[in-house]
Parts: sequence; structure tokens; C-alpha cells
Amino acid sequence: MKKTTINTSRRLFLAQTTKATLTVGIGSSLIGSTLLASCASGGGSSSEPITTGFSQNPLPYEYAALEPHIDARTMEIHYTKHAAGYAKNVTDAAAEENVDTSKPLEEVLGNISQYSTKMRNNAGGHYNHELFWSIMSAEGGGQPSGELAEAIITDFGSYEAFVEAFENAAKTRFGSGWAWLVLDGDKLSVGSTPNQDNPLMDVSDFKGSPLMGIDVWEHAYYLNYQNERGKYVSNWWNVVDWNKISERYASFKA
Ligand code: MN3
Repeated sequence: MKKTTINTSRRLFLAQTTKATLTVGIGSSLIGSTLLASCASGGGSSSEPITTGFSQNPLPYEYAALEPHIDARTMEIHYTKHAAGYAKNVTDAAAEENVDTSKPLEEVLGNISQYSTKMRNNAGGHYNHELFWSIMSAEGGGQPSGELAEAIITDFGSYEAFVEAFENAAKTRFGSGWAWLVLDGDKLSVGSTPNQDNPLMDVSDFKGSPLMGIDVWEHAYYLNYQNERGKYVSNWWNVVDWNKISERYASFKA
């Protein structure tokens, strides 16, 4: 309970006095390193900073694991063709643009305006898909708990209001893109980005540290849902791994 009190005080303090200054002062290009620094300081319940590499991680479950909500054929094509393509192309772009691939991909994303369109599309595509696979599970579903659940209620009013806002962001993103739940400063918010952009990019209108994201490109759902994006989005909650999302929240929280 003590911790909740401190967080609330800090939230109010930021909101009332320094939020604007912080937002301007930190600047989007430093989000990645700010996250690393905050994690390295060992604040809160965070353990290891969550970062992303340039190569494709093995899918942590079988292609059929998320059925019936996401079908095996969609998962196989999505992982082995679409996502594998982004992973290959971001590695190629890194070689062409002298990027040190031993460093986190997040550092590139935070300064993406300094790189090529090829880097923007593929660094974003690779990051977004690595996140997407990691926050889904055959044992997913249910609702968040602990500090994340408290933060959702504080910032959205209720879990149900959060779900409505997130689904609305996913359904109203015109064309291809992603909908997100992010931590922006110490506040949660939902929004969406076009194409393979994401909220870590300095060029993005919607910014923050991604806690969860849903792929609303047609390749993510068309075999099973055809044109019914809304149905795919509604069913997606059944495979959302709240434990993983809570880990990300703890990692990003200052
Ligand atoms: Mn995709």
C-alpha cells in the first residue's frame, strides 16, 4: 500500500508541475536510452531491461497453439514469411547503414528519422512482430492483475473502458497498422500507428513504451476472419498473456 501512495503522489506531482517540462526535456529520441537507464537503476519491481535484438527469436509455441482464435496456417505464414522477411531486411539495412547489431534495436527506433525508409519499415516490422509473438500464449486470456491492473483502472477508469478504447484504436486504424497500449511517462495510453511504425519511433505521432500491440494488417487475420477485423480483435483477448505484459510494465516503469 505504501508503494501505491508514493506512485499516486508522484503521478500528481508530475501532472501538476513538471509533466510538460519533462515531455519536452526528455525528447522522443532518447526514449530508448531513458528506458535502459531507468531499468539499470533497479527501480520498482523491474529486473532485467527488456530489449530487442535484430534476429528473429524462435516462436515460443506451436503454430496451432492459439487456435481457434488464430489459426495455424495464419501463424505459420505470418511467422515464416512476413516476420522472417522483416528480420532479414532489418539485418541487411543495419549492414548497409553501419548499425551495431549488438546494441538494442530500440536505439535505432528512437532515432529512426536518421535512417532509411527500408530501416524504418523493417526495424519497425521486426520489433512489432517480436513483441506480438511474445505477448500471446495458449494459456492467455483473463484480465491483468497487480500493479498493471491498478494502473489500468487509474488511467482508463475500468478494465472494460480500457478494452473498449483499445478495440476502438484497433478497429479504426485505416489500412494496415498496429494498435497499442503504451506507458508514456507514468501514464498508460492507447493509440495506433500506420504500416510498421511504432510508438518508440521519433517520427511517430503516438509515443510511449509498448506494453502490448495487436497486428491489424490483413495478413494477421484474413484467412480465418476475412474482412471481419472487429471479430479478430475481440477474439484476440483470449490469447493475450497478461503475465508477459505485466513483466514489460515492471521493466519500463521508472
Ligand atoms: Mn504482421
